Amino acid sequence: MATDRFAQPIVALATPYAAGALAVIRTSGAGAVEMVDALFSPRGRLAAAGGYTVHHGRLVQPTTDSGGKPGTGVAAGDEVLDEVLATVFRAPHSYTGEDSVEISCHGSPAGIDRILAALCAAGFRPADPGEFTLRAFLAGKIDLTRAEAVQEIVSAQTREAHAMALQRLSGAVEERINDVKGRLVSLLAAIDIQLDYPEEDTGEIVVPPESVREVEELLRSLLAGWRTGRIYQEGVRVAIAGRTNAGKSSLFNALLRQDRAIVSAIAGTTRDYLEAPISLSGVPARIFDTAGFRDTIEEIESEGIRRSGEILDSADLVVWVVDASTGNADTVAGDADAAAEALVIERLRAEGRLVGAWNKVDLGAGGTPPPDFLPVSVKTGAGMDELLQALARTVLPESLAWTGEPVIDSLRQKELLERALQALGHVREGLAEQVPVDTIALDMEEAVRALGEITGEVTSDDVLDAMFRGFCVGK
Ligand SMILES: Nc1nc2c(ncn2[C@@H]2O[C@H](COP(=O)(O)OP(=O)(O)O)[C@@H](O)[C@H]2O)c(=O)[nH]1
Ligand SMILES: [Mg+2]
Repeated sequence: MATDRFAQPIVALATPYAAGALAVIRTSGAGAVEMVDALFSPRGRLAAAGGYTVHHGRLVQPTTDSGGKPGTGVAAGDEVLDEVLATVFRAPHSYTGEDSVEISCHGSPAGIDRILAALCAAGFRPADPGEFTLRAFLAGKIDLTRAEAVQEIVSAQTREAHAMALQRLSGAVEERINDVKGRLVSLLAAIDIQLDYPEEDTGEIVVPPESVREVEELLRSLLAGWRTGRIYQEGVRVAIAGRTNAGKSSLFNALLRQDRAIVSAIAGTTRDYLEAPISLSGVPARIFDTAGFRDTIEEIESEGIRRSGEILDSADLVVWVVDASTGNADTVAGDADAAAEALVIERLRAEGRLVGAWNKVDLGAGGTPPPDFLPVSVKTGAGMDELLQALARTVLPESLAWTGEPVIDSLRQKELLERALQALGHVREGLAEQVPVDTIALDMEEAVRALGEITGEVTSDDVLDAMFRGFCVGK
């Protein structure tokens, strides 16, 4: 990541490249305001503007010499690109810490293309993915936990996931890390004094093991939140499986509350699989309606069934639907398919991935459902709330539910927390074995270093490259 790249002002579309009421084009860098001003009419307006001011005008591609004098309007022959609002930010009071102009223009891809082309011809470079946020980090406006949260906010799929990412953006994780780091640094300072003035050594323990344990506790609770953060951010895969005609597509539709899958009384209507996003108590879930288990010679359906098997294998949770009026698979004696089904159900149960739906209880011939199967009627809605609760509990056990405490979502942060905890473990062992205090200081320094990497106090180009490559352009 060559630093001179950052000398050049950048431009990017920050909103989707699609027809819409408005689009926002973002620019940043030394000279950005003057460069946009050169394409703005009335000319000179932006260049003279202070920060946090909004200006109405036209973006023009000057084809004649319109003089460049302050106040000059559109000259004859100038090509008007769009009527816009330009918001001026002055360094250091901008997202990136640099001079910056945000252009709100009309949301027309054709118009956006013309404006971007004009800005690039005027000297802007198209921004790399995440480059605005990278510049904000390099300018010291935000730490790395907040930079990561920027992208996490964009990709959050549910209200809860969004709230967690917003909490990280506001610096909740950064504060926790800095708090812990501060405590370790003061312990290190005490060690230094002891090393510098050994004659004043009173034999007192300069690093009380309780303080190390307290710090470990704080880090461990943050680390424990990682699985919660992951589940809310990444979401889960829920497959609906079972025999043909059991009511899988009906359940899929009920979960979606719209008639998307084709429901029919003719066996084998779902030939492939359907996929849709839903929220299970705030956990984003993708549900898959699969083709049923049934002997078939039909080519397309066999392919559908093969793919359904793959979906079943990769699902975090499988809702196994049984038509209660015909009973569970293993009640059908001498049926080879039924034996295979029973094995699959057993495996899913053993893996904790099974929630059974004992469907069509409205028909009245259900009998007692087997363990892990809940009586439901997709048709009447009976038992559906209980089924939904069981799904939510299975994807998110109570121990992982969000309590409002800051949670982390980043694997990078998780690994660094583990590194810090490992070093602190060594510190505690060292204290117990009464190793020389300077050895203890080394482990403590390692913990401080790992925490510093989390916030980005210490970092490398490789880490930054890897992190920002995953960002969208314009962020
Ligand atoms: N009586 C009753 N019929 C249902 C219920 N759920 C689904 N069905 C019917 O069962 C048939 C097969 O449903 P479908 O969802 O296509 O099953 P799939 O093959 O498993 O996807 C359709 O005629 C549905 O209307 C239910 O709870 N009660
Ligand atoms: Mg179906």
